[in-house]
Amino acid sequence: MTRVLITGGAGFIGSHYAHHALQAHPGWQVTVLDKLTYAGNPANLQDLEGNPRYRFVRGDIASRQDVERAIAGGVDIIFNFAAETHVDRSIGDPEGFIRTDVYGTYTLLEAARARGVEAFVQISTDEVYGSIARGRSLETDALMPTNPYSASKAAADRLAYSYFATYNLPVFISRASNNYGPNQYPEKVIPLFVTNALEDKPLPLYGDGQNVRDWLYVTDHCEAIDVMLERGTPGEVYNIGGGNERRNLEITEQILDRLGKPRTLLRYVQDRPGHDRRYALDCSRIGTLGWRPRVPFEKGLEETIAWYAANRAWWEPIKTGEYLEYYRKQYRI
Ligand code: NAD
Ligand code: TDX
Repeated sequence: MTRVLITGGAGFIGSHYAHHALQAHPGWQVTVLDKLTYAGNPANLQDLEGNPRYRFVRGDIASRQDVERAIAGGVDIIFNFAAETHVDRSIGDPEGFIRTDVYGTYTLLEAARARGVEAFVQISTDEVYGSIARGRSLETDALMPTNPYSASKAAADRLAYSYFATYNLPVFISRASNNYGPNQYPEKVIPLFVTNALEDKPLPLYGDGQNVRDWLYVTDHCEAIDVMLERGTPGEVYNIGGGNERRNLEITEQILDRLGKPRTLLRYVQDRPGHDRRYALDCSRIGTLGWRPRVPFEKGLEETIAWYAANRAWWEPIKTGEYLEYYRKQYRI
């Protein structure tokens, strides 16, 4: 049995990866370590309860004791998905991002070094490159993060690399583009706009709506992580993009049209400070390992919209309490 630790496994991508890991790797014993912040949701993992190859530990990656508790029985591979992940929240209150994304990654790297793991997978992001007006970011390009979230992720990305260069820890670093799909917390643009449209509430589009993101379906991301780990080279970075560059305005209109809602629900609001104009990745490195995204954007969006329409019981309880306070403060509506 290979003993695998998945941090942040109660969140959006981590929970998809936990399911994928148990299904695709019958020889893996999976422990999820998650603090269950506002973004962590036990419902994302509920169906795994009772699986003898799965266990859940509630704890903080920035706490040595919590990490030790999670890996007390030994660990072979660590996947670090745990992070504070929302750019707007990082602008309002950066401290938690430094603590979890930077210090938490350091704590895990130290545990990995002490144990001598087979692999440490750091889930980084395309945001570390900053905005790119033309062309596509290469893994060798300079990092120019522009907000506290992306800066903390860049710090973690390079800290992980330093453990490879200095201590020979087998580190793999992925930089994925914007993920979307079921179970994404409704603060990120696609689930926010889909659920607002379902509730006939305005869709708050930042600035002129012309910012571009490259959309990656979450299951394609999970498959790419495996390809990187199985066929990649330790110490390398791998860009993982969906090849679906879209302007935010186009996505907003598609969501409204697909749900049969009026375009009048579109509301232009004040722009995000330091809003990166465009992200785009050159993915030829992971392409040479044989990975390609499989889900076309229009199909993935259709499935995502259908999931939110069918799973109100998942998101309606989230859009209450603290969420509403955050929402009013963020959007002043
Ligand atoms: P998410 O916000 O949905 O989930 C994050 C999870 O981490 C939650 O379950 C939360 O409870 C947990 N967590 C937060 N702080 C923790 C701590 N201190 N200790 C333990 N657990 C903690 O995030 P996501 O969108 O699933 O992103 C997962 C990872 O992928 C992050 O590292 C993020 O930077 C990266 N990433 C995300 C995207 C995207 O588009 N969502 C794109 C590229 C990379
Ligand atoms: O209300 C909104 N209105 C709006 O116009 C929100 C929340 C977003 N937007 C715009 C900003 C971005 O151009 O939509 C685009 C996507 O925004 P987010 O969903 O907040 O994602 P982004 O800032 O691009 O970051 C995401 O991708 C990279 C994830 O949140 C990160 O965790 C990941 O690393």
